Amino acid sequence: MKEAAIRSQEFVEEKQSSAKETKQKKANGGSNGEYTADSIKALEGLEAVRLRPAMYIGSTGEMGLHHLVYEVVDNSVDEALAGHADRIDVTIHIDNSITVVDNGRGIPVDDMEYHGEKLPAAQVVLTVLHAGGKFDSSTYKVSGGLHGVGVSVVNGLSHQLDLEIWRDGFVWEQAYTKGVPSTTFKKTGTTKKRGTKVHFLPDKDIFTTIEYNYDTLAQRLRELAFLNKGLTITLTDERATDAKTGEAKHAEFKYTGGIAEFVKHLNRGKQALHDRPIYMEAERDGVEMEIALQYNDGYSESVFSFANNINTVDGGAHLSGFRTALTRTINYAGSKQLGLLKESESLSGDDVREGLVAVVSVKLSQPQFEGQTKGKLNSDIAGTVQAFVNERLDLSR
Ligand code: 0RA
Repeated sequence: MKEAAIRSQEFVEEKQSSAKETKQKKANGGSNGEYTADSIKALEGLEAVRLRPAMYIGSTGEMGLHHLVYEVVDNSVDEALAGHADRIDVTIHIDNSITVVDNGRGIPVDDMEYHGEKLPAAQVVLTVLHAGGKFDSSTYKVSGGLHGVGVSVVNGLSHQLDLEIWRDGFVWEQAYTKGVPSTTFKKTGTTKKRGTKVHFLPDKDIFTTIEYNYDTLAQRLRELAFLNKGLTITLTDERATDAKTGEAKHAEFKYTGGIAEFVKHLNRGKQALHDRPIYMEAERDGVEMEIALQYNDGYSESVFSFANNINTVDGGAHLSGFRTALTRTINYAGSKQLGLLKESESLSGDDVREGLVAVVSVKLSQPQFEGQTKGKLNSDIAGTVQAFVNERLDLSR
């Protein structure tokens, strides 16, 4: 109730201030001289975002605030998934602004047609809602997933955003205020680096708080590093000092073992029944599948499933396929192979999941999500996952 009241209050204030801004810009002729049809279209798109931020990032509270970081990082992870980046560095600054740097290809800088006008592609990516679609490639994209609203949404909800691109030997820069360019997109130097830097300060007129929580960011960034083995993700918090080093608080997440290390992490402090997690990985029918599991001596189940790095809290096809295969394999082994179960005896799904810690991660193009919170994978891949797990767990092989 309180949240809703706060939000509707913000909604009204935002609506008023947006109208005021638009009038001012019209009077000024904009920050960059002329307002073209295209810049107006772009502005209208991002005004919709500022008017109803929750529609794009879920909330204007802590969740939404942290989502801004995930949105930018997801774009960097996409570069990693496409094989062009292996490092992402995230920094929380004193003023709660955030910097995300990756060593990917860099956002494209060439001029492109946008509604009959030529604009640098990067400016379109940063100022046009859903511009990402214009650059669609065939690979799995995190940013095509759950929220996947694009970096322009982050721009629209930021008081200030500074973009720097290192591409083809040159440095390119542009700055924005509330999603509106405050400088032209320009070449500012030469470089041997490759990649993208996004520095943004969340707009305090949008969010109920702009104070970032280190542990919240660390948890998701660690998870992303588990889910994308070999990818290095760092988190630096300039607001806090490490007592030992006297430097800013810092963590590096890199897991060559991928989700096998995730499962070990989830089992920390528990008594595992076998030393190493069971790990399997394959690509079949265009679906990349990765599964790790390890039993402990407890009775509870912790199975986490992901599709394109998105935590599918309500499971779905990938989880169903895994569960079916696990139950069948254990029952087959118990009766036919090991003779531990009588003809009439069988273990239920619940039985075989006692003490189970597992991570099921699939990557596929155009994942279908369903349900109220889009937390369930609805793509037709249960059979593919089931056949894969049956085969890899088969004790007779
Ligand atoms: C549009 C197209 C391409 C890459 C990107 C955007 C991109 C966005 C971000 C945001 C943070 N880091 C990023 N890295 C890349 C495709 C690139 C191409 O085809 O050259």
